[in-house]
Amino acid sequence: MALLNILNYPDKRLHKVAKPVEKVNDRIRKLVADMAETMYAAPGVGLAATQVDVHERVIVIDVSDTHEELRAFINPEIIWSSDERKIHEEGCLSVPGIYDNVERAEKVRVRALNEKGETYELDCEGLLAVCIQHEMDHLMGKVFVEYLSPLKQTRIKSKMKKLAHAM
Ligand code: GNR
Ligand code: NI
Repeated sequence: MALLNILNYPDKRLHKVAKPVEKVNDRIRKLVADMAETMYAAPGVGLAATQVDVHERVIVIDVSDTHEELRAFINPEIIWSSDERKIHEEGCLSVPGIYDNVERAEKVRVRALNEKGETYELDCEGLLAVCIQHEMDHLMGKVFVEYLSPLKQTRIKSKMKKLAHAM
């Protein structure tokens, strides 16, 4: 296993659109394992391959307190979203120290492949529903701050650039 480097906003590679995985093979299983290790070390509850500069449709999520509910979502699709929306405070490992409210569907049903290449479906609500929508945005090249006002986005960019220079 290996820890992967997480890209920081505003890095233009965070805006690349991920391609579908053609075959779930050992390379993808190693990516899933390395992404899980990186997510737990951060620590975070989810990670999209885009954030580690791999532009393929792979996500890992574990919203449990005990690290017992690791799930891989390969080629995920949202096949149903509730009309009910909910506002939740979000953060992102690619935008450290920034937390703000985002409105999303309260519940979603996701279809994806697991590490064995088997199709499964999962009904998501609560933090899991927030997280899967946040991660699927990453695969489309979208970071949660893009839902915020232009003024906030400008401030966040300037704060992140200052932080990067201080390193
Ligand atoms: O660790 C994370 N926590 C979180 C909290 C609220 C909403 C979304 C998230 S995802 C984030 C990890 C991350 O940046 N994934 O892309
Ligand atoms: Ni994120």
